[in-house]
Amino acid sequence: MAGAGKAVIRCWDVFCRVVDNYGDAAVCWRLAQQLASARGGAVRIWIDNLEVLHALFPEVAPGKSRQRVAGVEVCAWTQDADFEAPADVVVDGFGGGLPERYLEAMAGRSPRPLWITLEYLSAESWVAGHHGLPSRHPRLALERYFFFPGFFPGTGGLLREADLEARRDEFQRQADLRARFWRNLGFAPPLPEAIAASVFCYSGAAVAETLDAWASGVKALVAAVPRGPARAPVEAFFGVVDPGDGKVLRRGSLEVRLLPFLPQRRYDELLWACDWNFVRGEDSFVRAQWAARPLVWHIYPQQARTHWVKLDAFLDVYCAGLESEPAAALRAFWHAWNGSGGNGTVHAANGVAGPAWHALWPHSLRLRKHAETWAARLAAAGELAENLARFCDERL
Ligand code: TRH
Repeated sequence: MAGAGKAVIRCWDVFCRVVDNYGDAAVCWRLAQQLASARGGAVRIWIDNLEVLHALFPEVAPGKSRQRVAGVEVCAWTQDADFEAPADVVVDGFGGGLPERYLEAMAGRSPRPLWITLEYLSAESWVAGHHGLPSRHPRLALERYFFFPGFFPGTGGLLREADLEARRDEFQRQADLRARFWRNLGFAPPLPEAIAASVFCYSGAAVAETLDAWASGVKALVAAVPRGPARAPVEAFFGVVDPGDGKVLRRGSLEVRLLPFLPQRRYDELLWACDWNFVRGEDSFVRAQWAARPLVWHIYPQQARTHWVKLDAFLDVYCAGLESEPAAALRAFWHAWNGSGGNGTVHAANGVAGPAWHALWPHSLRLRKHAETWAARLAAAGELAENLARFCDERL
């Protein structure tokens, strides 16, 4: 609770501008739910694309301007939206910006709301020094704070539901829960001796070469591919055209299962059910770390290849404490998957990913133990919504 005499946070407004893909909505929605469940205040999410939120959380109706879902007031952020009075704390998701008239109302409110910009996740070393810094608005009597998620204490931490580890551990312990998950999708559970991998990426990942390595591998590999950019290279590899969700494609040691785009809760279960998770962007990248399984990250490509700095910054912290051989194999495959021939060049199909996978998968057991240790260590950075609420309690 806030100190005696300090303002108590009664309501939050989270603004989410969907730039592209799912991650902006995914993270802002998770934050809104966490604030509502962890702090009990009134939480509104203002989002400019309800369709994307509906894909992640089907209980959200895409056509409603206002609705209450999972303890959160879901509000369509339209040009003529009635924002009413500004909240005690206003979160600008990923610096997407706030409506001008809402900003004016904030400046006219007493006491002033607290204005937070939720930044993108990065493992780069400069993040901790920038976390929590204020910046004055050039014209209005307003100040905003930059809130950086992160992997270590001294940053904002990562979003994590209170029961996440317990649900994950139960699911990973109980074969019948995993079997039920696969059967609900129309598939038998993969055989125990097979490697199960989930594949979610952007176009441009080294999918074809990796499929080829899986098909020629010594171990059976079941690849679960939700609808998305990975589908095109998968269909090209098998010489088929959109066989549809629920279908199975086989070649050599490889079995590919075509999945629909799953609601976030089911996607979490997919991550928990697999031995390897190929993820992308920010939210699936974090969820795969909470899944405590080896992961491969397709980073959101940026101009001037600045994303490579971010990719290597994460590999540096993730591989700390890992023996040199598995660490080198992981780095080499992550680079190949992200389209680098290892010397920073972008490779098309120059046969890097295949050999890199054959060098990596024998370390699966060691990398699983490492992923379990990493997930436990992440919790030490604290939970993002709790850290944010405490940050605001101290400043309101
Ligand atoms: O969709 P993304 O590429 O979003 C990206 C990133 O957030 C990136 O940081 C941002 O700059 C860019 O958008 C604009 O990847 P991300 O972050 O993993 O979000 C995907 C969400 O979709 C995540 O919550 C997992 C979820 N998901 C499902 O719910 N079901 C599925 O079947 C799949 C494959 C994903």
